[in-house]
Amino acid sequence: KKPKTGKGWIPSFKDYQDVYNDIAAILEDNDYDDGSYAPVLVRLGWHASGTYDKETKTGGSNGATMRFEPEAGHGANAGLVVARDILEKIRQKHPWITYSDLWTLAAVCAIQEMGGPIIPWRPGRTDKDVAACTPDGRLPDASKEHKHIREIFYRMGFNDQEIVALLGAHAIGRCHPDRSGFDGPWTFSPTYFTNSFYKILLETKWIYKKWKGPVQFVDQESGSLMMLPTDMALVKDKEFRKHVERYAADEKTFFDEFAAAFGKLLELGVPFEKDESFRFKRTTDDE
Ligand code: DDH
Repeated sequence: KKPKTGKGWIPSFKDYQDVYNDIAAILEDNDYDDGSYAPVLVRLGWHASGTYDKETKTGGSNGATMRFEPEAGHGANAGLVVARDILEKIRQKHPWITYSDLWTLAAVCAIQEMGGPIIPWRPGRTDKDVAACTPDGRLPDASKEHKHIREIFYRMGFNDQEIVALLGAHAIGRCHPDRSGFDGPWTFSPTYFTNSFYKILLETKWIYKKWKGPVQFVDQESGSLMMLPTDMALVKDKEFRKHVERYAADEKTFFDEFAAAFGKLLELGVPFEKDESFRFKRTTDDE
Protein backbone atom coordinates (compact mmCIF):
# COMPACT_ATOMS: atom_id res chain seq x y z
CA LYS A 1 0.00 0.00 0.00
CA LYS A 2 1.37 3.40 -0.99
CA PRO A 3 1.94 5.86 1.88
CA LYS A 4 -0.49 8.78 1.95
CA THR A 5 2.17 11.45 2.00
CA GLY A 6 4.82 12.95 -0.19
CA LYS A 7 4.87 15.02 -3.31
CA GLY A 8 2.49 14.09 -6.03
CA TRP A 9 0.04 12.22 -3.80
CA ILE A 10 -3.38 13.81 -4.15
CA PRO A 11 -6.18 12.84 -1.79
CA SER A 12 -9.34 11.59 -3.49
CA PHE A 13 -13.00 11.90 -2.54
CA LYS A 14 -12.63 8.52 -0.86
CA ASP A 15 -9.83 9.82 1.40
CA TYR A 16 -12.03 12.71 2.57
CA GLN A 17 -14.95 10.32 2.99
CA ASP A 18 -12.75 8.17 5.25
CA VAL A 19 -11.97 11.21 7.41
CA TYR A 20 -15.67 12.10 7.46
CA ASN A 21 -16.61 8.59 8.56
CA ASP A 22 -14.02 8.60 11.35
CA ILE A 23 -15.38 11.93 12.64
CA ALA A 24 -18.95 10.60 12.48
CA ALA A 25 -17.86 7.58 14.54
CA ILE A 26 -16.59 9.63 17.49
CA LEU A 27 -19.48 12.10 17.81
CA GLU A 28 -21.40 10.19 20.45
CA ASP A 29 -20.13 10.10 24.02
CA ASN A 30 -22.57 9.61 26.85
CA ASP A 31 -20.20 11.16 29.36
CA TYR A 32 -20.03 14.48 27.53
CA ASP A 33 -22.70 17.22 27.71
CA ASP A 34 -25.92 16.00 26.07
CA GLY A 35 -24.17 12.89 24.73
CA SER A 36 -22.52 14.33 21.64
CA TYR A 37 -19.49 16.33 20.57
CA ALA A 38 -21.33 17.43 17.44
CA PRO A 39 -22.42 20.89 18.72
CA VAL A 40 -18.95 21.89 19.93
CA LEU A 41 -17.49 20.78 16.58
CA VAL A 42 -19.95 23.04 14.76
CA ARG A 43 -18.88 25.90 17.01
CA LEU A 44 -15.21 25.25 16.23
CA GLY A 45 -15.88 25.40 12.48
CA TRP A 46 -17.84 28.62 12.92
CA HIS A 47 -15.28 30.36 15.15
CA ALA A 48 -12.42 29.32 12.87
CA SER A 49 -14.28 30.91 9.93
CA GLY A 50 -16.08 33.84 11.56
CA THR A 51 -12.93 35.93 12.01
CA TYR A 52 -13.01 36.85 8.32
CA ASP A 53 -12.75 40.51 7.34
CA LYS A 54 -13.67 41.17 3.72
CA GLU A 55 -11.85 44.52 3.55
CA THR A 56 -8.42 43.27 4.61
CA LYS A 57 -9.11 39.70 3.47
CA THR A 58 -7.69 38.43 6.76
CA GLY A 59 -9.01 35.72 9.07
CA GLY A 60 -11.39 32.96 8.02
CA SER A 61 -11.05 29.20 8.05
CA ASN A 62 -7.96 29.19 5.83
CA GLY A 63 -5.08 28.91 8.27
CA ALA A 64 -6.57 27.21 11.36
CA THR A 65 -4.79 29.81 13.44
CA MET A 66 -6.81 28.92 16.54
CA ARG A 67 -4.13 26.24 17.04
CA PHE A 68 -2.00 29.02 18.50
CA GLU A 69 -2.08 31.40 21.39
CA PRO A 70 -3.25 34.13 21.37
CA GLU A 71 -6.25 33.11 19.20
CA ALA A 72 -6.94 29.98 21.24
CA GLY A 73 -7.03 32.24 24.28
CA HIS A 74 -9.58 34.73 22.93
CA GLY A 75 -12.55 34.80 25.29
CA ALA A 76 -14.98 33.76 22.55
CA ASN A 77 -13.00 30.55 21.97
CA ALA A 78 -13.18 29.32 25.56
CA GLY A 79 -13.96 25.60 25.62
CA LEU A 80 -13.12 24.94 21.99
CA VAL A 81 -10.01 23.10 23.10
CA VAL A 82 -12.39 20.15 23.62
CA ALA A 83 -13.21 20.15 19.91
CA ARG A 84 -9.62 20.67 18.80
CA ASP A 85 -8.44 17.83 21.02
CA ILE A 86 -10.87 15.22 19.73
CA LEU A 87 -10.03 16.17 16.15
CA GLU A 88 -6.33 15.76 16.93
CA LYS A 89 -7.02 12.02 17.18
CA ILE A 90 -8.53 12.03 13.70
CA ARG A 91 -5.56 14.04 12.42
CA GLN A 92 -3.14 11.46 13.77
CA LYS A 93 -4.85 8.82 11.67
CA HIS A 94 -4.97 11.06 8.57
CA PRO A 95 -1.88 13.27 8.90
CA TRP A 96 -2.15 14.48 5.30
CA ILE A 97 -5.26 16.61 5.90
CA THR A 98 -4.77 20.28 6.87
CA TYR A 99 -6.25 21.37 10.18
CA SER A 100 -8.28 24.01 8.37
CA ASP A 101 -9.88 21.41 6.09
CA LEU A 102 -10.33 19.03 9.02
CA TRP A 103 -12.06 21.57 11.29
CA THR A 104 -14.47 22.70 8.59
CA LEU A 105 -15.20 19.14 7.45
CA ALA A 106 -15.91 18.21 11.07
CA ALA A 107 -18.51 20.98 11.34
CA VAL A 108 -20.16 19.73 8.14
CA CYS A 109 -20.11 16.15 9.37
CA ALA A 110 -21.58 17.17 12.74
CA ILE A 111 -24.48 19.07 11.17
CA GLN A 112 -25.28 16.30 8.71
CA GLU A 113 -25.06 13.53 11.31
CA MET A 114 -27.42 15.50 13.59
CA GLY A 115 -30.03 15.35 10.85
CA GLY A 116 -29.29 18.73 9.31
CA PRO A 117 -28.97 19.66 5.66
CA ILE A 118 -26.16 18.59 3.34
CA ILE A 119 -23.57 21.38 3.46
CA PRO A 120 -21.50 22.05 0.35
CA TRP A 121 -17.86 21.56 1.28
CA ARG A 122 -14.65 21.27 -0.70
CA PRO A 123 -11.04 20.83 0.39
CA GLY A 124 -8.22 23.22 -0.39
CA ARG A 125 -7.38 25.15 2.77
CA THR A 126 -3.81 25.50 3.96
CA ASP A 127 -2.58 25.96 7.51
CA LYS A 128 -0.82 29.20 8.35
CA ASP A 129 1.54 30.09 11.16
CA VAL A 130 1.03 32.13 14.30
CA ALA A 131 1.60 35.44 12.47
CA ALA A 132 -1.78 34.98 10.74
CA CYS A 133 -3.73 34.97 14.06
CA THR A 134 -6.51 37.56 14.00
CA PRO A 135 -6.90 40.22 16.70
CA ASP A 136 -9.40 39.57 19.49
CA GLY A 137 -12.92 40.98 19.04
CA ARG A 138 -13.87 39.70 15.59
CA LEU A 139 -16.46 37.23 16.88
CA PRO A 140 -19.85 38.36 18.21
CA ASP A 141 -20.45 39.41 21.80
CA ALA A 142 -23.61 37.76 23.14
CA SER A 143 -24.45 40.60 25.49
CA LYS A 144 -25.06 43.00 22.59
CA GLU A 145 -27.89 43.55 20.09
CA HIS A 146 -28.80 44.07 16.45
CA LYS A 147 -26.34 46.86 15.67
CA HIS A 148 -23.39 44.77 16.82
CA ILE A 149 -24.66 41.62 15.09
CA ARG A 150 -24.89 43.52 11.79
CA GLU A 151 -21.42 45.06 12.19
CA ILE A 152 -19.85 41.65 12.78
CA PHE A 153 -21.62 39.80 9.94
CA TYR A 154 -21.55 42.61 7.38
CA ARG A 155 -17.77 42.66 7.94
CA MET A 156 -17.71 39.03 6.75
CA GLY A 157 -19.99 39.84 3.79
CA PHE A 158 -23.33 38.45 4.97
CA ASN A 159 -26.78 40.05 4.66
CA ASP A 160 -29.69 40.05 7.14
CA GLN A 161 -31.29 36.90 5.75
CA GLU A 162 -28.03 34.97 6.00
CA ILE A 163 -27.44 36.23 9.54
CA VAL A 164 -30.80 34.89 10.71
CA ALA A 165 -30.24 31.59 8.89
CA LEU A 166 -26.83 31.11 10.54
CA LEU A 167 -28.19 31.82 14.02
CA GLY A 168 -30.50 28.81 13.65
CA ALA A 169 -27.46 26.76 14.64
CA HIS A 170 -28.45 27.58 18.20
CA ALA A 171 -30.96 24.76 17.90
CA ILE A 172 -28.02 22.60 18.93
CA GLY A 173 -25.68 22.64 21.89
CA ARG A 174 -25.70 24.68 25.04
CA CYS A 175 -24.01 27.45 26.97
CA HIS A 176 -21.52 26.50 29.67
CA PRO A 177 -20.96 28.76 32.72
CA ASP A 178 -17.25 27.85 32.74
CA ARG A 179 -16.83 28.79 29.05
CA SER A 180 -19.00 31.79 28.12
CA GLY A 181 -20.57 32.49 31.52
CA PHE A 182 -24.07 31.81 30.13
CA ASP A 183 -26.02 28.70 31.06
CA GLY A 184 -28.34 26.22 29.37
CA PRO A 185 -29.54 24.92 26.00
CA TRP A 186 -31.78 26.78 23.54
CA THR A 187 -34.01 23.80 22.72
CA PHE A 188 -35.20 20.51 24.19
CA SER A 189 -33.33 18.60 21.47
CA PRO A 190 -29.77 19.98 21.56
CA THR A 191 -28.28 17.14 19.53
CA TYR A 192 -30.78 17.32 16.63
CA PHE A 193 -30.43 19.91 13.90
CA THR A 194 -33.93 21.32 13.31
CA ASN A 195 -35.71 24.67 12.93
CA SER A 196 -36.76 24.54 16.58
CA PHE A 197 -34.60 27.52 17.58
CA TYR A 198 -36.96 29.84 15.66
CA LYS A 199 -40.15 28.18 16.85
CA ILE A 200 -39.11 28.30 20.48
CA LEU A 201 -37.85 31.86 20.14
CA LEU A 202 -41.24 33.01 18.79
CA GLU A 203 -43.61 30.85 20.80
CA THR A 204 -42.12 31.09 24.28
CA LYS A 205 -42.62 33.62 27.03
CA TRP A 206 -39.09 34.78 27.87
CA ILE A 207 -38.18 36.42 31.15
CA TYR A 208 -34.89 37.72 32.56
CA LYS A 209 -33.01 34.99 34.41
CA LYS A 210 -32.56 35.90 38.06
CA TRP A 211 -28.98 35.11 38.87
CA LYS A 212 -25.54 36.62 39.40
CA GLY A 213 -24.35 35.69 35.89
CA PRO A 214 -24.55 37.78 32.70
CA VAL A 215 -27.94 39.03 31.45
CA GLN A 216 -29.75 36.18 29.70
CA PHE A 217 -33.33 35.01 29.23
CA VAL A 218 -35.07 31.92 30.51
CA ASP A 219 -38.40 30.42 29.50
CA GLN A 220 -41.08 31.13 32.03
CA GLU A 221 -42.77 27.75 31.76
CA SER A 222 -40.05 25.15 32.26
CA GLY A 223 -37.19 27.38 33.35
CA SER A 224 -34.79 25.11 31.48
CA LEU A 225 -34.28 26.84 28.12
CA MET A 226 -32.30 29.98 27.43
CA MET A 227 -31.80 32.82 24.97
CA LEU A 228 -28.90 35.25 24.71
CA PRO A 229 -29.48 39.00 24.27
CA THR A 230 -28.25 38.56 20.66
CA ASP A 231 -30.84 35.80 20.08
CA MET A 232 -33.64 38.04 21.37
CA ALA A 233 -32.49 40.78 18.99
CA LEU A 234 -33.66 38.55 16.13
CA VAL A 235 -37.30 38.99 17.15
CA LYS A 236 -37.01 42.62 18.23
CA ASP A 237 -35.59 43.79 14.90
CA LYS A 238 -38.23 43.92 12.15
CA GLU A 239 -35.93 42.87 9.30
CA PHE A 240 -34.50 39.95 11.26
CA ARG A 241 -37.91 38.87 12.56
CA LYS A 242 -39.28 38.43 9.06
CA HIS A 243 -36.79 35.63 8.49
CA VAL A 244 -37.28 34.12 11.95
CA GLU A 245 -40.96 33.75 11.01
CA ARG A 246 -40.16 32.22 7.62
CA TYR A 247 -37.82 29.64 9.13
CA ALA A 248 -40.15 28.79 12.01
CA ALA A 249 -42.91 28.10 9.50
CA ASP A 250 -40.91 26.00 7.07
CA GLU A 251 -37.95 23.78 7.96
CA LYS A 252 -37.12 23.06 4.32
CA THR A 253 -36.58 26.77 3.62
CA PHE A 254 -34.38 27.02 6.71
CA PHE A 255 -32.32 23.97 5.70
CA ASP A 256 -31.75 25.30 2.16
CA GLU A 257 -30.79 28.78 3.29
CA PHE A 258 -28.71 27.56 6.24
CA ALA A 259 -26.75 25.18 4.01
CA ALA A 260 -25.97 27.98 1.56
CA ALA A 261 -24.94 30.45 4.28
CA PHE A 262 -22.91 27.95 6.32
CA GLY A 263 -21.15 26.66 3.19
CA LYS A 264 -20.28 30.29 2.35
CA LEU A 265 -19.01 30.91 5.90
CA LEU A 266 -16.63 27.97 5.72
CA GLU A 267 -15.20 29.25 2.43
CA LEU A 268 -14.65 32.93 3.29
CA GLY A 269 -11.18 33.98 2.20
CA VAL A 270 -10.16 30.57 0.90
CA PRO A 271 -8.35 30.68 -2.45
CA PHE A 272 -9.62 27.41 -3.90
CA GLU A 273 -7.87 25.75 -6.78
CA LYS A 274 -10.68 23.33 -7.31
CA ASP A 275 -13.97 24.62 -8.63
CA GLU A 276 -17.35 24.04 -7.07
CA SER A 277 -17.89 20.81 -8.97
CA PHE A 278 -15.29 19.21 -6.69
CA ARG A 279 -17.60 19.87 -3.79
CA PHE A 280 -17.99 16.98 -1.47
CA LYS A 281 -21.65 16.45 -0.75
CA ARG A 282 -22.14 12.96 0.55
CA THR A 283 -22.99 12.12 4.09
CA THR A 284 -21.73 8.65 4.85
CA ASP A 285 -20.57 5.88 2.53
CA ASP A 286 -23.29 3.86 0.88
CA GLU A 287 -23.26 0.57 2.71
FE1 DDH B 1 -23.18 30.55 18.98
N1 DDH B 1 -22.85 30.69 20.99
N2 DDH B 1 -23.25 32.56 18.85
N3 DDH B 1 -23.35 30.40 16.96
N4 DDH B 1 -22.97 28.55 19.13
C1 DDH B 1 -22.67 29.65 21.87
C2 DDH B 1 -22.75 28.32 21.57
C3 DDH B 1 -22.90 27.82 20.29
C4 DDH B 1 -23.15 33.45 19.89
C5 DDH B 1 -22.85 33.14 21.21
C6 DDH B 1 -22.73 31.85 21.69
C7 DDH B 1 -23.50 31.45 16.09
C8 DDH B 1 -23.68 32.79 16.45
C9 DDH B 1 -23.54 33.28 17.72
C10 DDH B 1 -23.07 27.67 18.08
C11 DDH B 1 -23.12 27.98 16.73
C12 DDH B 1 -23.23 29.26 16.21
C13 DDH B 1 -22.42 30.18 23.16
C14 DDH B 1 -22.15 29.34 24.41
C15 DDH B 1 -22.46 31.53 23.07
C16 DDH B 1 -22.26 32.53 24.20
C17 DDH B 1 -20.70 28.88 24.47
C18 DDH B 1 -20.42 28.03 25.66
O1 DDH B 1 -20.65 28.50 26.78
O2 DDH B 1 -19.99 26.88 25.48
C19 DDH B 1 -23.38 34.80 19.41
C20 DDH B 1 -23.32 36.03 20.26
C21 DDH B 1 -23.65 34.69 18.07
C22 DDH B 1 -24.00 35.78 17.15
O3 DDH B 1 -23.74 35.64 15.95
C23 DDH B 1 -24.63 36.85 17.50
C24 DDH B 1 -23.43 30.99 14.74
C25 DDH B 1 -23.52 31.89 13.51
C26 DDH B 1 -23.26 29.63 14.81
C27 DDH B 1 -23.10 28.65 13.70
O4 DDH B 1 -22.66 27.56 13.87
C28 DDH B 1 -23.50 28.99 12.33
C29 DDH B 1 -23.09 26.31 18.59
C30 DDH B 1 -23.25 25.05 17.76
C31 DDH B 1 -22.99 26.41 19.98
C32 DDH B 1 -23.04 25.27 20.99
C33 DDH B 1 -21.65 24.86 21.43
C34 DDH B 1 -21.65 23.76 22.45
O5 DDH B 1 -20.56 23.50 22.97
O6 DDH B 1 -22.68 23.15 22.73
